[in-house]
Amino acid sequence: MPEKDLPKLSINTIRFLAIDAVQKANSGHPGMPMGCAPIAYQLYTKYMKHNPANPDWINRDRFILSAGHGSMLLYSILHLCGYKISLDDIKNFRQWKSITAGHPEFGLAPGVETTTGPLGQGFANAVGMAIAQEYLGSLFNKDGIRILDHFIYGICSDGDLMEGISHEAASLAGHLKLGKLILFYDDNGITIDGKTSLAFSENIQKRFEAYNWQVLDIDDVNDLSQIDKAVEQARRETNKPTLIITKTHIGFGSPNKQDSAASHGAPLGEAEVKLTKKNLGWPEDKQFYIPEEVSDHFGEMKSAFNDYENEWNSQFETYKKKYPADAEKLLKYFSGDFGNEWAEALPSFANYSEQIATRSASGKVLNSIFQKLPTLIGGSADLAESNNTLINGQSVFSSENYSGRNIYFGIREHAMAGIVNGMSLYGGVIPYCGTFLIFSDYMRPSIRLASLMKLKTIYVFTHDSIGLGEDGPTHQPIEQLAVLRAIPEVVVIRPADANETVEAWKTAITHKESPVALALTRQKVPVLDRSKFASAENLSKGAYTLVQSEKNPQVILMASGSEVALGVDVFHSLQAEGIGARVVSFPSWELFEAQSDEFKESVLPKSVKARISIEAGVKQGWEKYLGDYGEAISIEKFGASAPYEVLFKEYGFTTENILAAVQRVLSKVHSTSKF
Ligand SMILES: Cc1ncc(C[n+]2csc(CCOP(=O)(O)OP(=O)(O)O)c2C)c(N)n1
Repeated sequence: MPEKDLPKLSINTIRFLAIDAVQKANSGHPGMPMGCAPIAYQLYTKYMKHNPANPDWINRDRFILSAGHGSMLLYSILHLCGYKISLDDIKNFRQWKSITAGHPEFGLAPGVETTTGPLGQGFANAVGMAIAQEYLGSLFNKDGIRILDHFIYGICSDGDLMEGISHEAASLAGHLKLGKLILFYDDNGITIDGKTSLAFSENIQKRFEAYNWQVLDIDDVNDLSQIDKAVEQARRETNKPTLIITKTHIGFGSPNKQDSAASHGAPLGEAEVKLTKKNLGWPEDKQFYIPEEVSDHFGEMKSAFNDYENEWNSQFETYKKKYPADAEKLLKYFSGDFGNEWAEALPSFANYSEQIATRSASGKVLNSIFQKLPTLIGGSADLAESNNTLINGQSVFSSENYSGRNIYFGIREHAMAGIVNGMSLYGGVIPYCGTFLIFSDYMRPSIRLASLMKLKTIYVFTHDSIGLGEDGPTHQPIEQLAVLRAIPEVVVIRPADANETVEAWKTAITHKESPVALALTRQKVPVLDRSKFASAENLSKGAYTLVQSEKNPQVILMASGSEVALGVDVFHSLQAEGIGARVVSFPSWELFEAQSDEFKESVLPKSVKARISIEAGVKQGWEKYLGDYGEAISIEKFGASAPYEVLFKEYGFTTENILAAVQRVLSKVHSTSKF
């Protein structure tokens, strides 16, 4: 085989690995990899500085496959480059316990930078990575040594560009002039339902130009010189992200399925596979065939891949000598070690006659610790003042100042959540973002992915109940706590007062391997008197006995957030009536569930069957703590527009109403226990 054909041979190898894997799995998406194989080949072999022997090298170029359904494209090129994805892994595509999952999953196969599949998410992740790079670059790059200096490449599809999240993310990326971002748009004119013209007709070039992107085009993806020209031009543009609109053919090479939705999401079929092999000059009866020349070709790249990192390593040695403190910090940040000086800076709230909204307490915490925690960076979706996410005296992250730590995400909640995922994936930072709890609905797909990827992201959700008052039912979260709690592994924390809010942040910062969502009040709540009540430090256990009568408790009042103080009022009334009671502050189900059975029993003894939950939201899920006899003080309908004091009264969050519920529950328990 003459050397000049090696690229073509390699590209066809990528195509047929994808075709064979999908055929063997009897499921998957062959069309996209068949169309985009030249992009992957050219990027991974010619442009990207990466090292398959060390997929975590911090200055590697990133590649994001936003069109995650084309996962076999990624697995094929990663395998050929020498990442630890074996041919057997490829043969096990989509099988139980295989690292080659249906869609690329971060943490499963090496070289997969993010989990993609839900369209548009990868696009936002790439923007987040570019933001993280610029921020960390502003801290660590020096004149003459740019220690973080790489590109973020990716491929997005029609579906990615139709989804709203990409509009939001692209708009912010252009605004922030993220010049390191280079995305190919797989313009194949086909989606699942057929031609894109059924539903998609805007001018993508004009759209992205309007976002302040450089837009380039390639009219034949198989002409590698066009890819070269576009990538080189993209890399030269340092002031704008680049979109390369690339004409491709879905199912390229398949005589009967090219350019048709039939090649999108189903195996080509044995007969068509053979026809395609014949058409592209491939041995018809070989499966998972990698020509020796191709293996050798990629084998020869190994030393170049190593050299990329070695060059950086020697540059880093120089950096270390010149800037030892920075070098140490850089490595620490990327290893997730951010010291514990910040913990000493945490405030505490000792004025127990004060009333403080937990959102305000949260703002105070953020402002107290940020100096000692330079990895903490984030902002809000246009509610910075309301969410108390602003760091006073800190500059704004902008195209003129990438060292700013206040990020203005604009009113783009979905992209904001996808972007913080990208920042977290990039490493070296702890990203946080904020909005009203009600709008967590706009972020849910990205929060879910953050959890699936075990990312460290922090959500500051304020205005966490009908307690926000006059804005009314459109803004009053009712089911949102339940929605967030339903996402596996997301830790939801609804602190009762200012001191629990301090503890909630402590948990958020130290918690590893899953996102933390803080639910905070708009309205003021009492600072609970910790000289009388248990310490707020107990928050880390998820639920704890805040106060209890001397008499053995006949009833347990479980409450979260702003309703804890109400629970305490009820407790006092019960005391006056001689009824033994316990108040359990219950800020986090997930933290509580992680405790030992003994601890759980000590907080919620099985013998105490009379239980009341008090939370201004749906009761869904409280049943497991209420048991057979308990009653929930909850909200099972939408809120309303009125001052919050009126709303709490009208919705039954009053001492009288709860006392009546206690009586009902107690008599139920007593009448049953007689038998
Ligand atoms: C948010 C979301 N909605 C729907 C889907 C299901 N889905 C997978 S691929 C796809 C569209 C495919 O069209 P395109 O993005 O152009 O990819 P191509 O067919 O070119 O590979 C859809 C709707 C998804 N993965 N994510």
